[in-house]
Amino acid sequence: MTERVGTEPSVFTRILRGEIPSEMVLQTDDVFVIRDIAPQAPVHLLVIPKTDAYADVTALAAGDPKLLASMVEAAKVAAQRAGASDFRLIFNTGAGAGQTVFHVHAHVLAAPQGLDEGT
Ligand code: D5M
Repeated sequence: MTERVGTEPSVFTRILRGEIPSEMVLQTDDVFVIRDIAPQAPVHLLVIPKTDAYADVTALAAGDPKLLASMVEAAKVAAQRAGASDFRLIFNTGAGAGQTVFHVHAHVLAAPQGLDEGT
């Protein structure tokens, strides 16, 4: 389990504060959804809790499972708004798995007609 230890705000916190521009597609009381800056699929969204208390999904699941459920619900709604009822939900967990931002977030990968194998 990894807790956030740094004092610098994450890029996602800075986006939430309006310090960095983003394309916001959904916002709830505890979660926001933006378009990924470097899309890997026709629809590539990031679902991010407003709190920066959790570095990755293992910390979030242990600390606030209801917030994790809110992320999954936001992913479903945002994918549907983008025209996709089916989607991949990916949590890169740890630097060795490609995680670069240690403020937990889920990648939503989708395409209105479905994703090709290998996407
Ligand atoms: O994913 C971190 C993701 O965050 C990566 O796909 C790029 C995305 N990112 C980084 N900065 C921005 C901004 N400013 N807007 C939108 N998306 C951004 P990880 O799982 O940590 O590798």
